[in-house]
Amino acid sequence: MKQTKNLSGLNLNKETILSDFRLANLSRNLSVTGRREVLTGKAKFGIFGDGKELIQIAMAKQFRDGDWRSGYYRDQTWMMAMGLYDSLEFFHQLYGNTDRTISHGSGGRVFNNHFSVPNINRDGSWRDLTKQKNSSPDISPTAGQMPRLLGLAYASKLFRQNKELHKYTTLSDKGNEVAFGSIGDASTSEGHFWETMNAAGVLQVPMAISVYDDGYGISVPKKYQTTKGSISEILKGFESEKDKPGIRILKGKGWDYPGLVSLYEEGIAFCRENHVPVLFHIEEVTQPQGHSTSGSHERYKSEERLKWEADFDPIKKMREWILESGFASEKELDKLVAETEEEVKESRKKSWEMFQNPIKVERDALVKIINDRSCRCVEKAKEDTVDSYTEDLKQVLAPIRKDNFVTARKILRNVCQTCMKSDNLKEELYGWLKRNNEDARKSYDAFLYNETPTSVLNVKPVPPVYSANSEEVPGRQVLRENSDKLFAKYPLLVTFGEDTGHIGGVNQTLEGLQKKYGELRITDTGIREATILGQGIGLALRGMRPIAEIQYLDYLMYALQLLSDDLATTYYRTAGRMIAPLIIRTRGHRLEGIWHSGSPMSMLINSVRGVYVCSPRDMTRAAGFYNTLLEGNDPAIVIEPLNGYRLKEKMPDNIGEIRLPLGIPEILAEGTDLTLVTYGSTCKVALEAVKQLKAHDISVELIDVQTLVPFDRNKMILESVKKTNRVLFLDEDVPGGTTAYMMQEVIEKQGAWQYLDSPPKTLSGKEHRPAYTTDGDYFSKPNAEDVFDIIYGMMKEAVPAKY
Ligand SMILES: Cc1ncc(C[n+]2csc(CCOP(=O)(O)OP(=O)(O)O)c2C)c(N)n1
Ligand SMILES: [Mg+2]
Repeated sequence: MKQTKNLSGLNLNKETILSDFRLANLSRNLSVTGRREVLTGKAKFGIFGDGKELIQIAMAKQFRDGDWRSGYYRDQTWMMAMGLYDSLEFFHQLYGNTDRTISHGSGGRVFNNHFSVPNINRDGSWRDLTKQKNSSPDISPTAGQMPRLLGLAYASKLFRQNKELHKYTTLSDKGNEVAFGSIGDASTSEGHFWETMNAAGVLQVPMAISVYDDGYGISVPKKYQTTKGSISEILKGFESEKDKPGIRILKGKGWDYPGLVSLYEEGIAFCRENHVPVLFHIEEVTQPQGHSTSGSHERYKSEERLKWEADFDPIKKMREWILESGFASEKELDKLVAETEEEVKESRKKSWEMFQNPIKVERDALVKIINDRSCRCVEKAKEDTVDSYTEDLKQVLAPIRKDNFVTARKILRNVCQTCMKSDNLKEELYGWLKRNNEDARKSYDAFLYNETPTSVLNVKPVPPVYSANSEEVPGRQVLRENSDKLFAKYPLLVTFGEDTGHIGGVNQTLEGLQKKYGELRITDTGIREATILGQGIGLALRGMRPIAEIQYLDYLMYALQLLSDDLATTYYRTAGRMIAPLIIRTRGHRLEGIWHSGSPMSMLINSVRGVYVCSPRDMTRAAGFYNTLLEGNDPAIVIEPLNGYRLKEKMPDNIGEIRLPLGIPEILAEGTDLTLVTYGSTCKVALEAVKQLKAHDISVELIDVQTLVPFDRNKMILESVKKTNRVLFLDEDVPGGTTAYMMQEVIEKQGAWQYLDSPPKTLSGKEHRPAYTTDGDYFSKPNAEDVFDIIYGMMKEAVPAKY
């Protein structure tokens, strides 16, 4: 391994130093002004990067086009130093401006100082990621950036070591990209941090993580956070030794400008060249304004600490160093500081106007509608109410859209019902609401799922084809053959997970494929679900096609926080600018025992909106979903039915080609008396019950919804209920879980209530988790007899004479 020499001759000249000094001051001034904007009520909340300026300026010097960032809310100076953020955008974020054309971050969806850089174009195509400085989109949960950072770094390893990927020159320059991370000292207490550090050491990836050690996590000091009070000390066991690869640890001080510049120059070059993870422990960092606008640090920091922070303020120390070294005079520096003050003042004013103007235009249009109305024949009381609402709205100095909408909607209620003139007014008000609601929808609701042509919902379906000699094989073989075709077809496809590689998965659905396609493509991982998911997110952001395997659905809980906070919100929180089309493969349903039953589906669907949820009833359907997903760009979970690997299925002649559409149910049995709606493994239970019911002259239409999200896009279930006038929703989740979700979709959203002759019903598992053994299963989850009894009961209630 090559050691890069410690560069004592720094590449710093007067111009660079003064420009860095100016930037540090600009950033600081923004932090100070930003806090004031919140405290005076113009913005809701603010969190800033004061005290961390110099670390980030030093880091940014080593950040090249193609590199990736996964950081947190302190990184404003870093982003500015890379040219990705400026004082105007700083205020746009602070005010929550939703205009997608001006704001670099989240389109007003996330707190300030949460950053992102688009990885796709407006049409959904990938950008040239090697020609821009990349930032994955930040989240607020502490240490939530770590697992994704691992994936961003892991991609470089794959792009470097798998020569077949060298042709993807817009995704990577042969894996020479470093994934830079940042984290606060207190957040290193989180499990995600430790899991990531261990995995990075095992994988040997170019991950450069900086810990900004300002001694506090809000009010809680280091002694309650970190053993021995030092993250670098306790990480010593992770350090590389001769023939024992690990991580490299470097230390610096947050106020030491030349020291930081040389530290990062050396550390990042080493990381980039050798693909060894490096941790930069930056100590003696300050937090001049305390944690955020939600509190003040004078409440919990001692006098001595506050004094130390003032003395070791990085900008103060940098100024001293510049003066001592003779790079500039006091006067020159004062001039630069004054310039930044002016810039901040102007940006604040301009950004505020840009934020306020459209709202005022919207308001003025509303006020004009009211003022110009010819409908004056309303009752006096109502007339007064309308006028007073309008007057109140006009008085609001800094209106927000809510003010306009509340007024419009309240006025509408007070328009009189009778004359022709009021019709005009109503029409105008409805028009105003419709126009502006559509705009608000775009600002706040759009971009939950891929809205570009690359959406998986646009993928053309291909049904399975069978012939007379189609063979019956165990379900696992269907998946294996399908996977073989997929790995041959998509060079960017990789899969990884516990037992996924050498033995080809616990159910051998990838048997022999690691040998065929290599360890870089079909890979074993440690038992670490959160970072398996993070690995997948990072790879997906970088344009690869990962399938992250979580061995059992029950253990997806370990990754649920990230699945919900990170993956499910990626597209939404970047207002459609970034996409992470990660496929999560897992298996569930119908095993036995508290931690092996795989049924908590409502937990999933209710926490991962933004990720499609496919629940195939057999392996042919599962294969069809993988194939569809790989043709589009959406994140999705596929839950393979655990009891289906050994059951026989016919091998489709076109295995590898079949594509199952998402959101299109399938009718498994036609019937006229009742519609039975279910998914996944309970399809088999339902089929058995349908057979039993037929013998008793009850004709059931059985529908497999196939995907829970999206749900029955063409209202196939509604059509069935129109015919049967009765419906039962079945699954093995808890009561009030996914059956309740399906019931809402069908009865409320599709409007099936109008066609019902019997009350709609649900049949789910019990409230407790399923017990062990076949009897435990029989009494915990719905079985064919339960389905029979409930449907028979519904029919008896409806037609007592017959049953
Ligand atoms: C999982 C989680 N728990 C708690 C919080 C609330 N919180 C926000 S920042 C913070 C302190 C973080 O301290 P540190 O990591 O040292 O970063 P610093 O703010 O000091 O830069 C806490 C507890 C959170 N955002 N996420
Ligand atoms: Mg801290």
